[in-house]
Amino acid sequence: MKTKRPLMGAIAVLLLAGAALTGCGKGETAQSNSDGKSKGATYTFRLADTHPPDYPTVIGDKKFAELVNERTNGRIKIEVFPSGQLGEEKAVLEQIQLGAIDFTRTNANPLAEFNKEFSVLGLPYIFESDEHLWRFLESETGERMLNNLEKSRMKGLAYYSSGARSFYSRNPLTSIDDLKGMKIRVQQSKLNIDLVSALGASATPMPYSEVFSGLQTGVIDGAENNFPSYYSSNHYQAAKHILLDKHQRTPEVLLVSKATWDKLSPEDQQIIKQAALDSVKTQRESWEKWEKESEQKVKEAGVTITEVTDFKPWQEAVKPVVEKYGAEFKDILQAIEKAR
Ligand code: GTR
Repeated sequence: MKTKRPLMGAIAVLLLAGAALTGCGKGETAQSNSDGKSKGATYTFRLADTHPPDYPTVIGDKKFAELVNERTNGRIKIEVFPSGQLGEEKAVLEQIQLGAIDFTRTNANPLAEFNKEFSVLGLPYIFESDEHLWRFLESETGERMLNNLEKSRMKGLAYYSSGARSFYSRNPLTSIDDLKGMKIRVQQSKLNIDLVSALGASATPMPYSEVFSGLQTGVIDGAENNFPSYYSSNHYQAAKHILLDKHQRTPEVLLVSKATWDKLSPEDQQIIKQAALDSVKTQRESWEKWEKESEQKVKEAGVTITEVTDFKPWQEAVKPVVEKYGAEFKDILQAIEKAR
């Protein structure tokens, strides 16, 4: 892609510089069955997702739950709670750490508040395309990051697609200059606060579920997200101008509480890990379809869509953010470069 040059400089500088069946709790029974497929305890787990039931991530979650159920002969049930029923992302992650919620699908931006390495995935303009992102996610480093979540009392199982995030607003928004002084909602993530501040806007972190009313009442002028979220959350109805600056390609992560993981037998861990990986195909297919359809639907609803033709001013403006957050993680940046 032609537009990546200025940022590559920043990256180069950074690189150079430097079945336990005991202790059963809620939802579990220490029960063996001997009907062949897989033996061990019976569990009912909960999986939290902020999106509505037909959204691609929830389609992935459900596929995952279905595969686990099938492969354990119904012994392990994972109940999927969509639409933020178990709370907003940050609160869910806190509960995951405590073992009060077993599984969640979260975006890597809020996850970075619990495990700093993940902020690399949200660095602006670090991935030139979804193909580049996926080559990295499927690399050894991508897998290592999932496993390193153990330090944060979680265990990463798989990545899901989330496309590119762009800004949208209640007021006309056709260039980087229009963002100056706007009040923009961001995910609860320090990186995103810095990113939006670097672009001259005022960053307002808030849970996803509050953004629609925030836009309606004018508490915020705008927000940023991918097309499927912009559409499914109805944000497009209140913020009718979208500027396709594609500042981030932050992926989604399917993960399990370490407390839950540690009480599973190695056989059950293996089944769960494999089912998560096998659900990725379904999620990505649903994603492709949704990305196109949601763009089409917001167009039909009369949204003004402006393409960005020159990404240089954007990449220049956010360079300090890349330097600040990337400095600690040169090995990961190197792997990202390798995947380019
Ligand atoms: C979406 C993401 C959600 C949530 C949301 C947000 O793209 O899939 O998990 O993080 O963005 O902006 O809060």
